[in-house]
Amino acid sequence: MKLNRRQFLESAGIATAALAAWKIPKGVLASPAPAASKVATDLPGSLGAKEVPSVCEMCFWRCPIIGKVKNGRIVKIEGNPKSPTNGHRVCARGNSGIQLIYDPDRLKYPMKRVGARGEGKWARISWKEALDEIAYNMEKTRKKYGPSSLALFDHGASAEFYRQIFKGMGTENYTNEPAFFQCMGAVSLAYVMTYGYKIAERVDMSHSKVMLFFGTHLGENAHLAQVREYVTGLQNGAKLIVVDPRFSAPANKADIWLPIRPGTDTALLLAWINYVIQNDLYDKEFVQMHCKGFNELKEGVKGYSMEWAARICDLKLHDIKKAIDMLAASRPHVAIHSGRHSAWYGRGDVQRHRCLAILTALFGAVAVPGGIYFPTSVDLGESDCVECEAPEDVEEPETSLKDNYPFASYFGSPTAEIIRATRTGKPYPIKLWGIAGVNIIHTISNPYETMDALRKLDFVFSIEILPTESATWADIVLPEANYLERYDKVYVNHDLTPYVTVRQPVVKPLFEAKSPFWIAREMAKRLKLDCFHCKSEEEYLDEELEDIDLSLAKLNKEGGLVRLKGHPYRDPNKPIKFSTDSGKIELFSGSFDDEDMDPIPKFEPILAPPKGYARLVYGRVPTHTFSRTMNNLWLHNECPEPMLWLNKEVAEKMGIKYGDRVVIVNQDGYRSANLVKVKVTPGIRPDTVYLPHGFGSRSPLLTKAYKQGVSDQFLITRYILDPFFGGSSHRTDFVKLIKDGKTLDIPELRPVPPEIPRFEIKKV
Ligand SMILES: Nc1nc2c(c(=O)[nH]1)N[C@H]1C(S)=C(S)[C@@H](COP(=O)(O)OP(=O)(O)OC[C@H]3O[C@@H](n4cnc5c(=O)[nH]c(N)nc54)[C@H](O)[C@@H]3O)O[C@H]1N2
Ligand SMILES: Nc1nc2c(c(=O)[nH]1)N[C@H]1C(S)=C(S)[C@@H](COP(=O)(O)OP(=O)(O)OC[C@H]3O[C@@H](n4cnc5c(=O)[nH]c(N)nc54)[C@H](O)[C@@H]3O)O[C@H]1N2
Ligand code: SF4
Ligand SMILES: [Mo]
Repeated sequence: MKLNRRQFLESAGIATAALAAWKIPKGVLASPAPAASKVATDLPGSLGAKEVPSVCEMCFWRCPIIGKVKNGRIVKIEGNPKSPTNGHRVCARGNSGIQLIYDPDRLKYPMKRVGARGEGKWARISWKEALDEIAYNMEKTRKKYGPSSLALFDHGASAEFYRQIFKGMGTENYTNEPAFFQCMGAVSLAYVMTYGYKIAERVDMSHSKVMLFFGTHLGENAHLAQVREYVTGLQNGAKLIVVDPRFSAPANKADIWLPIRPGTDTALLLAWINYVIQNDLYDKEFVQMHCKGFNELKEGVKGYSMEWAARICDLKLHDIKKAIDMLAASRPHVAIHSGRHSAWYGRGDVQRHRCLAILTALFGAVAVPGGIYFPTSVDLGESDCVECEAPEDVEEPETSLKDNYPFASYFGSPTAEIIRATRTGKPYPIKLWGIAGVNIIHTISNPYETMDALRKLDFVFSIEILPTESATWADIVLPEANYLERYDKVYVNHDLTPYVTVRQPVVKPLFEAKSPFWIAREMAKRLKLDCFHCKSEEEYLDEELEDIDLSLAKLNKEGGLVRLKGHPYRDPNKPIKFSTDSGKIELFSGSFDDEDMDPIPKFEPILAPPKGYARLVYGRVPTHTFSRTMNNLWLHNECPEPMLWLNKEVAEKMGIKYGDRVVIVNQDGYRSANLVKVKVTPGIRPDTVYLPHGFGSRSPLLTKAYKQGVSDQFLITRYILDPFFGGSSHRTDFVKLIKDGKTLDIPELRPVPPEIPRFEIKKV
């Protein structure tokens, strides 16, 4: 059966489908867990604490953990030794979950706004009043403006429950996590279209001979299992190539560091693809057996020479040749990292990741040790307990917010379009927002537009754990039990050794915080939605676990985690059927062609900085997760503020010294609210400055985070939307620095080739 694009995308996304032959059959659990290790109770130092297995949510990597409890309080968090990925380890943030649960600033009771939106003045109310008011406003808004006037910004594990409520109300204006539009959308789409699977980041680094990173700053990006796999790869002697305008943590360990001109990665990748084809460096047998569209690819990339790429990317020809020869010599055992955060430039993000996917296929680095691998499918039981169906009689709006983006249906309604519709009333009015698990002001490009939209709404509610600035804009705030106090869904991890685990309460919720299941069920009741039938979270989880012969009790008997049998590697003698339209790896994308999008990637230049400006880019510090950890005592003490990276030669010419404090101003005149310390370093290109993300909270209710450091987001006012699915760009803004009241131009030390147009500053 040929699926239409929408059905295809949905099936690929929802099922994280695996090759049929590799499916774990219903009812069969693979390997018994390794000898039930005595979960830590008798280890020295545990002091006889009670131990509860659960899952971390200090970031989205969700490492299995053990919470140690004494006298009803968590005294320590460790990794679950049963976990094949992190074992007994957690990262600094995972360890600091204790400071989240006992943060004196945490939200304690439902509250109602009494000051202006954004001011953070609230009065305590009862759960009944809070939920009644939310339900009343949802009903009223739907009746007056139609279901599409309701929108939900949702992210994180608990938001999945609230998404059901909005779906049940008949709106399509929720997202499959807004982070797809700010984070993984482009890479997910590129790999689904090429391979048929959502395999972003499934790269077998620990068994690779050469690793290749574009951006991907592992070590600063502290997703634990990946960092471990990458370090194991290095320990096993793998070589490393890092393409990054900055001397990032992995660049530090690289055999070859390519300090590329930001925004030109696709030029380098296309030239490499052409070079590999022209010099017969690809895996002919694999390409013949598994790929579709080789001839079109060969034809499409033939104009991209290495000399051209060296000039466009501002790299040395010798270095880029050496890098690609190094990769080719070790194929197929090369780990070409897909990347995770891909919302960089808006235009071209999908094609950059398509190039990574294509290069991987040319090297046959697919389902072999060291290459990319596919998720092992696990048939969880179908619990309809929390599924709310969209009403059948709902009138679809004539114009959808997804209309301009042929591949948006996979991700939900683009956040930028929800914001635009709220501000303008076009194509239809949006009058009510729910915000759950996402700090929209810090997460979505141009916070000034987000705040303008917030002002225009009839009603806003927020489900939060902390009084962040996005929460301060809400009319009603609901305190959710945090991850150590609640159940969420069953987690199936599809890594090399897959496993099943579950988040469960390590301690009881403090104050009046309630679990997301409880909150969503109360909403469903009030809105008369036909869902959330099961009596308890335990019942729901048991339904999900039933089909793989598990239950919550059985899982806990196994230490909270059961390993499954993975099938990461292919049998070289057997053809693979991929979940694409053609059943092959699509070097030429039929689905893109159908939508008049380039079926073979092309290079489209990203506007270069205007004279006197540098491009603003950002990344992670290992001890924080976005804005969410900024108020965490231990993590705040570890890293209270970020530093702005500035090239040494540039700094000398500007008269800026290491440690000087400056204000940052962008091309539209927006200034950083605080001064930021400058890190003067040769480890960044002269045309680029770098600021770690997540700092500079403007919520006075966060006593440790308030006004600490500078926020990159408040300097991101120009953005470009991805034409495939509506993702937002975050690296298309330019800045100057202000020192001692004087605005200083950034001298241009690397000339821009004429093929790359510049951003033009329009004087208003
Ligand atoms: N400690 C910590 N770890 C985290 C997170 C966190 O909040 N804290 N968040 C997690 C999440 S959700 C994500 S998505 C990931 C994000 O982490 P990654 O997926 O690794 O993010 P990237 O944007 O790929 O990498 C940032 C790097 O890109 C470089 N860069 C900037 N512009 C360009 C360019 O044009 N070309 C190239 N080649 N490089 C460029 C920057 O200099 C920086 O070193 O981190 C994850 N890990
Ligand atoms: N400028 C810029 N923008 C970015 C990025 C960047 O690096 N720079 N990174 C992008 C990326 S990769 C991503 S993934 C996104 C991340 O975007 P977000 O997920 O919005 O990131 P956070 O700032 O961590 O905000 C999470 C919010 O959820 C709340 N929260 C935490 N735990 C819970 C919980 O259990 N329940 C509820 N209800 N709320 C909870 C936190 O208090 C916080 O307010 O941001 C994207 N936007
Ligand atoms: S990487 Fe750290 S913060 Fe993220 S889930 Fe694992 S332990 Fe928690
Ligand atoms: Mo992300």
